[in-house]
Amino acid sequence: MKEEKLEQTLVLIKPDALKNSITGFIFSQLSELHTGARFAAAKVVNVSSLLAEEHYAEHTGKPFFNPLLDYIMGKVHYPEENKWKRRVIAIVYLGNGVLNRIRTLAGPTNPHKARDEKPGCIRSLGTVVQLKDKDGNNIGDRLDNLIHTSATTEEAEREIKLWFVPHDIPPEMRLYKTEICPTHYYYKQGKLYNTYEKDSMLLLAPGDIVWKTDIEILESYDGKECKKGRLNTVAAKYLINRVNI
Ligand code: 3AN
Repeated sequence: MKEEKLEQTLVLIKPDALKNSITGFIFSQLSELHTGARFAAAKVVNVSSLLAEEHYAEHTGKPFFNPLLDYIMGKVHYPEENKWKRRVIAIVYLGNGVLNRIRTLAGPTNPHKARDEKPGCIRSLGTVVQLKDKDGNNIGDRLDNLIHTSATTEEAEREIKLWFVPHDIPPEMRLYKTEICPTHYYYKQGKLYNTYEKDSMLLLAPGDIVWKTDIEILESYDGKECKKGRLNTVAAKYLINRVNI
């Protein structure tokens, strides 16, 4: 039998799945009994534009980018009068070979393709919405595909570190290196400070446990940007459910 390695994957249960109450179905499909996947972390997140833009950074500039952000932020399924319902459920699953197993259960990205090629998979219950420009011309599709699951182990690491702080995950279930934060970090409008500035938000304090890569990014800040990554990638996670920016 092919040897499978212990790995983590990020699953997002998106606003369309919540609105249509198919969370139970999804949890049942992904249960430890079927997949060997164990819960390592879970949280309910009101997705900020900062977090949405970081999560889908690879699609920046594509015609479906802004509709994709509106979709994951819940704006499509919960309009203004119901904006308090805008949320996703973010879950880290841990187990042998869970990444591909869960990706297979989710099925193809496009729900129409999912229905044709893998009837019964989770995304076969989704829908495809045609996008039009202001003149009514077709500019592509929005894929309302109910769940996100990481595509590769590298993507899983990037995404888990984007949505979760180390202490969201029980110590024995963490796969990525952590460090103790040596100083204060405050964030305000794309800038980083070590002392409090009016209207800034505290990201980290000395003694906090952080992803090692986050500290490397923050320490590479030169007053304008971080040389080793994106400041917003780190900040977005610490601002989850605190401010919607
Ligand atoms: P997956 O979610 O299957 O890993 P990705 O990572 O290629 O797919 O894309 C992330 C998300 O971007 C998809 N879930 C889908 O909502 C959207 N997306 C990707 N490609 C397209 C496309 N060609 N047209 C519309 N939306 C797309």
